[in-house]
Amino acid sequence: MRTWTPPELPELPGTGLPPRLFHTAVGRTVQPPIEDGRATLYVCGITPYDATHLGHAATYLAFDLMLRAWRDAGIATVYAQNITDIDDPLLERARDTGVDWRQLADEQIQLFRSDMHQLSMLPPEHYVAVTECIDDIAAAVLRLREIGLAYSVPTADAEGDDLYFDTHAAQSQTEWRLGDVAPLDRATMNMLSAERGGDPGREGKRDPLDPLLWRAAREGEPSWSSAVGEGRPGWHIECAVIAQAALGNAFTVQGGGADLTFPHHEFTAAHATALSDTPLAHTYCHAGLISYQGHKMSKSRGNLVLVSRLLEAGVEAPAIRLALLAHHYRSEWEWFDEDLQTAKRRLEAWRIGLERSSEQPVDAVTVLHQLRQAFANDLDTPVMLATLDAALDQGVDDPELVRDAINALLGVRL
Ligand code: 5CA
Ligand code: ZN
Repeated sequence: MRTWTPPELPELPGTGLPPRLFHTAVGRTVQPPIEDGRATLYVCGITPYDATHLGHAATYLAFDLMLRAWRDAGIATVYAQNITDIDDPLLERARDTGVDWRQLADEQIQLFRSDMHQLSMLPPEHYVAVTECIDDIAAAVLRLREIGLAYSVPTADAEGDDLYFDTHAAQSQTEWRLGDVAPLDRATMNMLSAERGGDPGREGKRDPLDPLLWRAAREGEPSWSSAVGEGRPGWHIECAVIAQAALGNAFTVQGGGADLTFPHHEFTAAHATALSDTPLAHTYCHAGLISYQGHKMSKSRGNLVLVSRLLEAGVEAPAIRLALLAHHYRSEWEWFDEDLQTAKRRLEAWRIGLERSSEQPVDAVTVLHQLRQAFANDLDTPVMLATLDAALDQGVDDPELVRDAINALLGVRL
């Protein structure tokens, strides 16, 4: 799929440090291994409806920062993102609003691109919609069936069977173990599976957690004819196939919002390991969930603040970025409209600060060093903002350098 125009990335003197990042599976920060001077990142993309709310924006900002930190450290990056452009909630929304699902998806993808561009997000090199690679996904499902990791579950309302992944067989035949990505107890896994697209109550499954690999065609639902019959893919196998095709095996970071840790990233890892005999990624990183009006900002609840609405209302994109950057990417926090006012005031103060002539200006090279230290420490943007607040309050000896650093590292164009 077409992406969006990349933002300008000013060159900074010297190099930053490779970032330490919080690895969800081990519960602490690690130094992800960089091979051949290259970091590879896969971030789970949108299901294209109700895009782009501030929760989406916060998650994509976290990984945009990760890419900026790597690049500043002289590390080349390859970035892949998917689009889940065929999925139950998307079809439901299309049905409820009387819009063709394809049209809904295309309009929302276009809106997302425009929002990402305006928010100065680095675009992925591989931007892949599920509907662009149904054959590859079906081939992967077929392979899982051939090696005994997929089984049929009869359907009452379709001609063919649905196919499920055999979690127990996978644990005895592959290196993957349930809990490798999300070390949770069984009761929590069952609960999260039911909440997040799984079907632990479905009759005929060998284990309640076994995830869907292929859904046989149903009346009135879009479907594709494939190596495993007429139907459409399950969610986790889509990301496993797209990620491995774009980035190869054992890439550097698998990312997304914290709601994807289980079951999505657990089973994406399971499928990928079964298909390739190697782990999906070295490091699993998750952005904290943003809430609004007391609940997680979510399409299902409808408590959304849309980036496009803020932009239409005349809010500057750098102010939206700054409002999000005020929180560490892993923290869970609630959005208040006041956050935007604070960000606008900070933007104004920084602009004034860059013009300030001072008797005792702060050394800009020292500021850059401090920014890089905080950036390498799990992308600690609140510390970076505090560093800039203090320096620009006093005035700096090289405003151009600080302006470029703010732009290159934080993506805030002043
Ligand atoms: N298409 C799948 C991933 S394969 C999906 O989760 N799509 S989504 O549109 O629901 O979400 C897109 C991204 O935004 C995901 O990484 C998700 O974890 C993240 N996200 C969704 N809601 C929030 C929120 N309230 N706060 C932070 N991130 C969120
Ligand atoms: Zn995904």
